This record gives sequence, C-alpha cells and structure tokens, in this order.
Amino acid sequence: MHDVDVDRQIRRMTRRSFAVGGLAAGAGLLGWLGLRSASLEDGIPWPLRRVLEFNEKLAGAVSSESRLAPEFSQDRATEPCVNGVIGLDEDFDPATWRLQVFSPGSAPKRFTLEDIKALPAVSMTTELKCIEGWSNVVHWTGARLVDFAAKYGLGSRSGKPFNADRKLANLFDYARMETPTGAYYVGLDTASALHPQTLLCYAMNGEPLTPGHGAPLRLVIPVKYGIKNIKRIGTIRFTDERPGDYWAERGYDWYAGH
Ligand SMILES: Nc1nc2c(c(=O)[nH]1)N[C@H]1C(S)=C(S)[C@@H](COP(=O)(O)O)O[C@H]1N2
Ligand SMILES: [Mo]
Repeated sequence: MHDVDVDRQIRRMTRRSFAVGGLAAGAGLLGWLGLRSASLEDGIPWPLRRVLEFNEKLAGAVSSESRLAPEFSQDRATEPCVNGVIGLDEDFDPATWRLQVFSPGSAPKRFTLEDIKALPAVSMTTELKCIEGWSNVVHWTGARLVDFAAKYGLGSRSGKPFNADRKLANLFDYARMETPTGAYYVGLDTASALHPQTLLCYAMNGEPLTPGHGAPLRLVIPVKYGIKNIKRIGTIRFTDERPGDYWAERGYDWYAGH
C-alpha cells in the first residue's frame, strides 16, 4: 500500500473503533443501570468490560464514567500492605483535620469527617491494583464522591447542588486532590471522580481506616491504578485545567486507568 492508502485505512479503522466503542459504552451504561442491583459473577467481569477497556485506551476519560470495575464477594477481601506513605506525616492531628474544597467562583468549603459519614454509606469489594504488579481485593466503606459533590454543589459551575444522576452537566473538567501538606497529589477527570464506584472511604474491611491506609479519609477509585487512590485527602480543588499528578510527573500515564 502507498502511504496515503495506509493513512486512509487507519483513519477508517479509527472511526470504526470509536463507533463500536461508543455503542459499547452506551450498552454498558444501560447494562449498569439494569445490573447494579444484581450481583456480578464473582470475579468475572461482564462481557463488555474488555470492549470498554479498549475504548478507554482510545478515548482516555470519555468512557470511564460508563465502565464498572469488577466487584467481588466480601469473603474474598484481604488486608493490603501499606504501600506508599508520601504525605502521611507522623505529626498529623486527626482532631483538627478538615476536608477543604475549592471551586472557582465559590467560597472555599470545609467539612468534618462527620459530614462525610452523614452521606449515604456505600460498601464495595474491589481490587486495589498497584502499577508495580500486585493487587488486593479489599472491602471498602465510604461515601460516593458524586453524592458529596451533588449535595453541596461542589465542582458545579453554578455552585449549586445538582442531581447526581445528571452529574456531567455543567461541571468543571477536573479535580485535584492533595494530602494536607500537599506532598502527594492526584489529578482526576471529573467523569472518573464522579464515577459511581469512586468513594471517599473511612473504613477498610469493616474497621476504621488506619493512618497507614489513609485515615481519616482516602479516595478509592477502582477504575484507576493504586497511584490515583490518594490516602489522607486534605483538599479537593475543581478546575478546568488538567491538574498535575505526583506519579504522572514521574513518568506514569496521567489517566492511569486499567
Ligand atoms: N498519600 C498517599 N497516598 C497514596 C500513596 C502515597 O504514597 N501517598 N501511594 C499510592 C499507591 S502507589 C498505592 S498502590 C496505594 C496503596 O494503598 P494501601 O497503602 O492502602 O495499600 O496508595 C496510593 N495512595
Ligand atoms: Mo502503587
């Protein structure tokens, strides 16, 4: 083939992949709506997952909202090692901790752990996958970030509470989360941040979170590798500029989906 033909061929394939991916994402969302009350086959991802993963690789964040990470039965849960302690300083005082949230155009807001615990509690048993190659099935309990954001209008351009089911309407594009001292930080696209399996967790395997695992509050985002599961969140900042990310700045993929 001449170069021009190759080029045309690639363009056609790419177009077709996106079309297939788009259909799959749509079907995935419908599937999720229908399936979320049914339990998934233990450890076996539903058939569309592979297709959606493929789509994710092509489209970055576009499909992450409609892709579900596999869930496991709770008796598969194990204790993960403490891995990564950047920003988990010893002199931290949980009594004075507050979660601070910044959105452009709104006054900063501060929340206590009780505020987070007052939101509907959600539990899930998912895989924590480190980019180094190991993984653990863990049972987590916390509040959906989308419920928190929707209730207080966090991340919305209007600054007003919004409907969690229509979460992509009129929101800032990204969220940045930092530990209280700013030593560890992650950048997230809003679709992933407000994914239904993205939790602000305060309990692990039925016990309060320990300092090593991110007490008082950590992010669990099972559609992403461990590096994005920031422990001890101090601030959340919504923004339209893609935020920096500790490990992306050290050579890892910014999206870090898997
Ligand atoms: N604050 C903070 N959060 C962090 C890290 C870190 O170094 N500091 N490491 C990340 C990495 S690489 C992984 S794999 C997970 C591990 O979570 P665990 O210690 O609960 O097993 O935490 C993530 N969150
Ligand atoms: Mo990791």
